[in-house]
Amino acid sequence: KMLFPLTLWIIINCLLSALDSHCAQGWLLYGDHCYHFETEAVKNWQNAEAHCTSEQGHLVSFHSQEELSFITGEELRKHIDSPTGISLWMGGHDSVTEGGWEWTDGSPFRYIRWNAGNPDNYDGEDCLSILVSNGYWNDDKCENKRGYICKRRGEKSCSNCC
Ligand SMILES: [Ca+2]
Ligand SMILES: [Ca+2]
Repeated sequence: KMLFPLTLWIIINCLLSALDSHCAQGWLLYGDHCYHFETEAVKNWQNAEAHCTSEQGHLVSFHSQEELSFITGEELRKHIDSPTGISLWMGGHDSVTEGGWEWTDGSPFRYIRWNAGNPDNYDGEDCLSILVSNGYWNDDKCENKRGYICKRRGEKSCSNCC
């Protein structure tokens, strides 16, 4: 008779852990998503997005101050002296309509954090990068080769818990 509550407890715990998101090694968990910083190799914006897609994600999108603060606080500053330079690619672009910014992951482009004087579309800048030093954003030349941040959904599975 004592077995029943124990079994129930195991099942409930199992279901609860299945609801938690997990990230593969090298990816950082925040909320339901995993983030990966590529700061060793550089790519132009399009090839950076293609690489994130091959990892079942997209270049990063940000939707709140909290999400951005987590990234800038936890990880961004570690890469200030990284070989890939002063900024990293994100998933924003206005290459379809000038000034009509969108995210490659299809999420709504609402939260913004432009660096002073930007976006300026200087010499036709249509791709979004984040300054490693302060977390502010710049519209940037898509052909520039930079490091980048990928984002993808965390895995929800019971493989670790049941
Ligand atoms: Ca532009
Ligand atoms: Ca700019």
